[in-house]
Amino acid sequence: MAHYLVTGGCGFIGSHLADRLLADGHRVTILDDLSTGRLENKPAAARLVVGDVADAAAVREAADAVDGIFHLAAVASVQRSKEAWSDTHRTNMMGTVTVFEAARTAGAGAPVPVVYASSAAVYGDNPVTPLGEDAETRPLSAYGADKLGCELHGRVAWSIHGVPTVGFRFFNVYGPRQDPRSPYSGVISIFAQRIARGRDLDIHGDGEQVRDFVYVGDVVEFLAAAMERRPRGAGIFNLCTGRPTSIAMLASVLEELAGYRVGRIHHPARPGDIRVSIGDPARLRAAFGMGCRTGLLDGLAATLDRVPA
Ligand code: NAD
Ligand code: UD2
Repeated sequence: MAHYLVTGGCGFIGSHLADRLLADGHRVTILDDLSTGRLENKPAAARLVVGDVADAAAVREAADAVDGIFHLAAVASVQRSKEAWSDTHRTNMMGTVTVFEAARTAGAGAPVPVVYASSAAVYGDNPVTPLGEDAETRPLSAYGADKLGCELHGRVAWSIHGVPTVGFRFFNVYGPRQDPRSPYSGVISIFAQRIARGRDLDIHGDGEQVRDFVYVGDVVEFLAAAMERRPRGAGIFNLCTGRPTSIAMLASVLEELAGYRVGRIHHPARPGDIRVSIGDPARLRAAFGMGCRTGLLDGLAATLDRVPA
């Protein structure tokens, strides 16, 4: 059994990953500054180091003698990257370089692999559908630019320092524990909470914009599988289903699952909102021999079931 560091392990995706690694019998250390993560997300059996992912000493200590690093810590908000450009850059880009640097010597002086979160935000407003990994990257935000920078440093980590890296461009991830509290939270977390409370849904634009929604359980499968393969090189994969779902459809399916309807409040489209964001999962399927397994109905039902009161 292995010992892994999960940065951001008290957050939405990182805590599901930590649960899964522990269930597989591994040891888990979490590094998290608890800025958006929550203590109640931490699995009891995981060791927690409260610290900043851009603090080299904290990362070195947390990564000491691990067999691999899952790097999920980030300020995962495009809006925040507009308001606090250099602060979010420090976490999102410097934090990643700090993790790659610690990985050079984390395994008793030898390099260990890093599996890390990139984002579909690297594609920005590229209108190609579906988006394959070779499509032009043209990020529209500091968040997307930093995620692209992480990928470039991921190549350097391997080619100059011998640290194997695997970056996943997550599309729209959803599932239990996703925080619905900000207006910029994932639409599914907001809709699920509103419907559970019998409240109306805000629809920005005509509701016909589409996204590629990926269930968090599937994300965790690929993260774990990438590490289990003892990666070499510097890989980049879309983590997506290839299936489009409109926001209007999403609202109807959630109502169907809940067994009642709520109202709609219509708003103008958000400035810069992307109309279509669908990934091509061909490279992912070819490399891992599997695609995302959770259908939208099952994923939404699991999410609705676990909306906190
Ligand atoms: P989240 O906010 O729930 O988790 C991020 C975690 O990182 C939190 O626990 C937070 O406390 C921690 N963190 C933030 N800054 C830190 C710092 N300076 N030092 C240490 N810890 C810090 O978000 P999430 O949705 O679970 O996102 C996980 C990863 O996936 C992020 O890298 C995010 O950019 C990426 N991602 C998420 C989505 C999505 O749809 N949720 C889409 C694309 C990419
Ligand atoms: C996602 C990411 C964002 C960035 C971007 C890159 C999340 C939460 N956001 O933004 O960080 O990576 O992709 O392209 O993962 N909507 C409503 N009503 C609501 C909330 C949202 O109509 O109450 C609409 C919203 O206008 C958008 C769609 O739903 O058209 C999806 O919104 P989102 O914020 O969940 O995600 P997205 O794709 O805009």
